[in-house]
Amino acid sequence: MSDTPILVTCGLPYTNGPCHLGHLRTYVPADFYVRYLRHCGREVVFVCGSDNHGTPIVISAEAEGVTPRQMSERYNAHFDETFKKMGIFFDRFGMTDDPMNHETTTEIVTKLIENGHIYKKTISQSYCPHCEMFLPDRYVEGICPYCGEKARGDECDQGCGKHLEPGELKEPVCKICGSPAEFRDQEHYFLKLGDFKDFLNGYLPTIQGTSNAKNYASMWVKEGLHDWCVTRSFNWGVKFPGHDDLVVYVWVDAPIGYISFTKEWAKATGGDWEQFWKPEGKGEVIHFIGQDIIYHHCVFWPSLLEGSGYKPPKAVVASGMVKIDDRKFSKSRGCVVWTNEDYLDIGLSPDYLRYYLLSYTSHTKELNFSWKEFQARVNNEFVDTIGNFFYRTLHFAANKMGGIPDLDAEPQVLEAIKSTIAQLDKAVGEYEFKAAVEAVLALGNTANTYIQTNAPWKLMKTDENAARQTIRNCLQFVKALTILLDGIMPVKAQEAWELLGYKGKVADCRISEALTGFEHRELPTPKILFAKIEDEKVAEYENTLKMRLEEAKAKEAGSAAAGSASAQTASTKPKTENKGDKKMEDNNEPVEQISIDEFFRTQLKVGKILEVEPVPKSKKLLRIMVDLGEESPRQIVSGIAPYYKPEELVGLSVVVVANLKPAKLCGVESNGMILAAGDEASLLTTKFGVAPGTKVL
Ligand code: B3M
Ligand code: ZN
Repeated sequence: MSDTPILVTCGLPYTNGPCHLGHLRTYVPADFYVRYLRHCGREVVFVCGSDNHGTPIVISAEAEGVTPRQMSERYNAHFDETFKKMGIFFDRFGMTDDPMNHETTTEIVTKLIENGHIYKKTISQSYCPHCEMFLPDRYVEGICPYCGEKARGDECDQGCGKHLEPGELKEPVCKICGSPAEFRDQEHYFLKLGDFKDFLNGYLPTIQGTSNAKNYASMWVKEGLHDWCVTRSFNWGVKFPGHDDLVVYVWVDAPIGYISFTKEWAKATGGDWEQFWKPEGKGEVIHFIGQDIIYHHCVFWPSLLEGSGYKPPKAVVASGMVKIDDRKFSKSRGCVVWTNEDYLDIGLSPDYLRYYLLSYTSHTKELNFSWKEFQARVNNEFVDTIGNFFYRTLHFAANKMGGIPDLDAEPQVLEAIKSTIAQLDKAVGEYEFKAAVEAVLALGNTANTYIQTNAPWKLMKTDENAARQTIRNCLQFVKALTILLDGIMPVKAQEAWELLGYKGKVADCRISEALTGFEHRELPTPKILFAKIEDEKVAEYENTLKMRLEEAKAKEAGSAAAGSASAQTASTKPKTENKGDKKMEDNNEPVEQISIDEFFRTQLKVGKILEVEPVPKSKKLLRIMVDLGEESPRQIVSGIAPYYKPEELVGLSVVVVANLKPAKLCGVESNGMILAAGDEASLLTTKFGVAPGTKVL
């Protein structure tokens, strides 16, 4: 067994919203991994913390009227607490805004500057003349230069997913006041990623972890490395050395948090942080992350480390994304399961969720969560086998045999356990947590079949010794399963451990104890450990999700109608109705009055829908051909795809704004706008048949 100390980290959650299943997809397997290594006697340090900098936190804090620090502290405590409730215990859970991280970041950035990896360049950046500020990252929205979808300053979040450098976004609009932004020159600092090409080409083939991390990163390096702008004009973050008006980009100081949290752990415990991070240290670092941040961890982060004299990670383990009911996970669309509100707070067991997250699919694949599937897996795969087996064994031993029979387990039982441990070892070594859980379940099935076939309750009447041996074997299975279950279901495993008559912590015992006997004979009164999830409950949980989806859909429909109008006019007219994330739906707002002449400048006509098809790469847009009584049909792009099937629309008479300037939506030209009302984008139509092209007055 290797004696290399291991540092395991998890991606740092942003402190601008609560914990959800998307987070847990990374943290639960990391915790399972750490528990397993510790059972194997490995020295493991497990650190994490929250990511406090960057625009998302400032924007959310401003919306709530608190400071970014206050908001960060609140969510930091929330994550820390939630992880503990989920059985995930970090040796240090820090904050990137704490002094240690400011210090470490400053030191690393200074080294990068000294080593010539950072240079200065004047770039043209979005600036809001109204708010009198530069608009970093999420302070600006506009059109992605690559795919034409709506995007924010640092990322094309709704279209192609590309990372956007400052100044790249087209038609920028200020998120604070809605005014069109201008471009102004500003001096910024860039990391020469190209300096690290040879290093990355040598390093990436050696990186361990899941293959997606290695493969994606190698592909990106092959495609060519672009320099990264590492400063932002902003006053929340770690100051860029020598510049009071600049902070480092959040993706610089966030991963440096891993080092800072290790230092904080070392300070508190007398441990050695340098062994993990200094090139000569013998420790190894394993990062658990979501697959959407592979680039940051496998390209950017190792380069930062290499350029400042630190050691890059040994392994990166990247989890696939989470879906809910086969829908893309999305907080804004209500397609989310909150860890506390929707799960823990209603009394559900953290262990069942851990089990589902670990065993649903292979770690790099997409994980789908559905309440029905959750129920089926827990009830059928778990409660019916292991649950039953534990109860029967403990009940029979305590009530019919007065405790643990004074016998050894038979060799075939120990062999079965040994072979399970070997399978587990292999699976964990390959980061195949599903396979690891399946190996444990298979042992549970073997044990369950064993007790059923040997039926000690019958044997008792014919051959009491054989019955005692059977139960002793079963107790060995229970003991082994309990130790192996600790990584999957730590709360239940501890309860089972106590039902076996142990006083200590199952988390502290070695995996080899799965094969050793019992030194005590007494067993406490048994109880049922695993309860089934009832149908009525599942219906309730499903309903909560359904309602949330509907609410979000209604909200989105309201803004889609407004959105499709404003999308065509955003560059010509200040969007005062759109403040930040909050769409203005307040009917009591004073409305500017217009004259009848002004109204008639808008030409409304009846149109008949002839053809409809989805716009490729867009979930919202439909390309609609409308007969407006003109020579040829008009092509209109409308954001109503979420509410109608294309075939439902054909033949409908609708009301169209006919004299709108043409605009391109997602690269497709739109010549007009179809009017719709309300939350579900209800289309305006005519009561009687009216010829296409008829004016609406
Ligand atoms: N705060 C969250 C994310 O993008 C981000 C992770 C930082 S890890 C250093 O998933
Ligand atoms: Zn502004």
